[in-house]
Amino acid sequence: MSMIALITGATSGIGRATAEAFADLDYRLILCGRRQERLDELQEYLGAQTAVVTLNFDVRTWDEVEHAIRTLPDEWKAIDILINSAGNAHGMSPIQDGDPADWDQMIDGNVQGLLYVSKAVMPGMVERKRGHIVNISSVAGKETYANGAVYCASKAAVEAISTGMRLDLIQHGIKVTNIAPGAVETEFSVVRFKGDSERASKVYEGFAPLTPDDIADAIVYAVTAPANVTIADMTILAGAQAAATTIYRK
Ligand code: 8X3
Repeated sequence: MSMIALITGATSGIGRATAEAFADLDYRLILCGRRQERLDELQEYLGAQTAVVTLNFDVRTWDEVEHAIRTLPDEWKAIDILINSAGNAHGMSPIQDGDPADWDQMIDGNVQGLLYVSKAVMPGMVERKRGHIVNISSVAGKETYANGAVYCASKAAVEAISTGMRLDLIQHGIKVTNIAPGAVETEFSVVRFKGDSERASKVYEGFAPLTPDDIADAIVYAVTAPANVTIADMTILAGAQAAATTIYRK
C-alpha cells in the first residue's frame, strides 16, 4: 500500500505544492485546510491522480483537530507522514506597536496549531513504530529581524519543537525534519500585510524568490531519504538571498 500523508495548510502555498508533489509519488493524501471551496477543488484535481480525503478544521482549536483526525475512516488512520505546513504572519511592526490579536494568530496558528495536529497524529505513529514529521519553520526562526519579533518567535518555537520531537520520537522509529525557507512567493506577504497586495509584491521585487515547488522538492527529498538517513534541518534561501533580510535586488 502506498504511504498516507497528512498535510496541513494544504489549500495554498507550500502545503498545496507538497500535495501535488506527493500525488506524483502516488501517496494517499489527507488534505487539511479551512477553505472548503479550495479543498473541494483539490479533491477533484488531485483525486484524479491518487486517493484523497479532505478535512476542514482550524488547527488552533484542539477539539476540532482531535475530532477530525479521530474520525478519519479506518483505512486512513495509519498516517505515515505529517507535514505541518499551516502557518502565517499577521502584521509587521515595531513590537511596541504590535496588535495583540495579530500575536494571538501567530502564536496560536504557528505554534499551538502545530502542536495540536502533531498531538493527534503522534500516538498512532508511536504505536506503529514508524512515521515522519516535517515541520515548516522559517529562516525567521533562526534570525530575528526588526518589526518581526513575534513572527520570528513563533518560528523559533517551531525550531525548538522540531528538535524536541526528534529527541523524544527517535526511540519510536519516527523521523523529524525541520525545513526553514527564506523568501517564498505565496500568499504569505499578502496575509502579513492584511490584503495590501502592492506592499506584498514589493517583498519579491528585483529578484527571483523561491517558489512553493522549490520547498516541496526539499520535502520530497527528506521523506524519500533511505531509512538510514534523517534529514534533520534544511535552510533554503532564494538564489539572491544571503540571510532573512539580506537580499540582492537588481
Ligand atoms: C517567511 C520568510 O524571511 O519573510 O517565513 O520571514 S521571512
